[in-house]
Amino acid sequence: MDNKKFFDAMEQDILTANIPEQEKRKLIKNFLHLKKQKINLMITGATGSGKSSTINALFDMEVAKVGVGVDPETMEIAKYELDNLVLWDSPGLGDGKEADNKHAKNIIKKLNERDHNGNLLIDLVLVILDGSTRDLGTSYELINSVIIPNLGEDKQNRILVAINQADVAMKGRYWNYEENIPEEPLKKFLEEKVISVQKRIKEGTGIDVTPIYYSAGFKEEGEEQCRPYNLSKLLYYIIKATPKEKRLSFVENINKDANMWKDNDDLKDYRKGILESFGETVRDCAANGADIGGEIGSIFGSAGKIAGRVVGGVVGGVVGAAKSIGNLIFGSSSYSGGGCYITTAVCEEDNKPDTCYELTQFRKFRDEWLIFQPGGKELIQQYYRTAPKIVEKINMQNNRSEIYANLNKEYLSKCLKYIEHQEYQACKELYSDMMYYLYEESTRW
Ligand SMILES: Nc1nc2c(ncn2[C@@H]2O[C@H](COP(=O)(O)OP(=O)(O)OP(=O)(O)O)[C@@H](O)[C@H]2O)c(=O)[nH]1
Ligand SMILES: [Mg+2]
Repeated sequence: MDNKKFFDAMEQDILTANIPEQEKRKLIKNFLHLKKQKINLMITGATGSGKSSTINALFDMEVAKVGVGVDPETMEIAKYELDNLVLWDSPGLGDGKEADNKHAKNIIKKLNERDHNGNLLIDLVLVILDGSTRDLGTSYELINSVIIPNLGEDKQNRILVAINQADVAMKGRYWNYEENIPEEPLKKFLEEKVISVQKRIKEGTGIDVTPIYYSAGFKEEGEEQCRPYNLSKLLYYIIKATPKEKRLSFVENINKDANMWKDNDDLKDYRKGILESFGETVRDCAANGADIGGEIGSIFGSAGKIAGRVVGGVVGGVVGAAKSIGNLIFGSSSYSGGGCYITTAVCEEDNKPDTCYELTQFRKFRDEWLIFQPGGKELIQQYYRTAPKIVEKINMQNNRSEIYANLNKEYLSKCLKYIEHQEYQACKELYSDMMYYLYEESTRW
């Protein structure tokens, strides 16, 4: 499968959309721009740190056009071209003085290379550290003396540091093999490692990076495949650090094996974050400047479905859920008026009138605060696309009263308190959490 499928669907969606010609032209123009975007990701780190394992875990390597190509000028840096996603697998330091000098030179040259528009070619550098080794000296050397000084102006946003092999960081001790997660002592050990790496980089360069730890998973001869840990987290950080207009280049290349994405530290819902990042690109880049309001969801119906199917592995969906996932990314139906669907439904369940205190407060929050916040309008539009369907689904459940009571208890009453205390941001966050929770639930109903 190649990237064209997703972009083809997007193009087809625009061409068949029922919108004025003028807006259609704007969408096509934006779309052609997006389709051209390439993301260049450099993956580097000491020999054996797990660069190849990480690439194979994250991406669907079978879509590689011509397998491995070697750039004749740099010799040592392998280039994998997966449609619009270009990976540069580059040896780090630690191979002896002579080899190290050559590697450093190659990396510096690549980091300073410009594309035909005159922009720096490499969008992002992912440095992989081997979490099972005590001696990270060469890795600090690589980060502090080779990479960071050559990252141009936007240093902080062009480097990610990831500590791999979390499972064997304490020689395999305190790794829960059954659940594929670290136990407390190992977690503590890894967290300390994160802090010490962060400190060493800050001291050496003044740059703040927040390393994460993960395990790429691996397969030994004759053994079962070990599942990765925190791979969704790693992908989330990579996508977040990718310029918005380039993010769609990942869509078709993400590993489709759901098992790879399952186990994470769950400090944040990374899978939701990944979906939202794609949605942001479509809303902000594809629809940029076109006056289509809440129509975007209905326009990108089939592209949404394809994206849903492709990222289904990451979000743990099966093919049947593809449509719903797609809907979550792109929205599904059009803007439909000024209701406060969920709150209204909860109030109706309690026999409260449309003019009740709660509804009035929520409407005020929406119309007098939320709409003026960055991204607020989009959030509201997105809400109008998803909420009516969710309410419809809840109403079909036998335990609808229980569902509404629970929503009120866990979310709405707390949101109302926030509004009363003028803690609007907190209200917005909790309300968004509720919407996401409902969306996840509703795919099971
Ligand atoms: N236990 C464990 N082993 C890993 C992990 N990631 C990689 N490995 C193992 O580490 C070894 C090196 O992994 P590679 O992915 O080949 O590392 P690399 O950085 O590409 O190595 P070079 O290309 O030789 O520089 C392999 O035996 C992998 O199976 C991990 O998360 N946990
Ligand atoms: Mg390798």
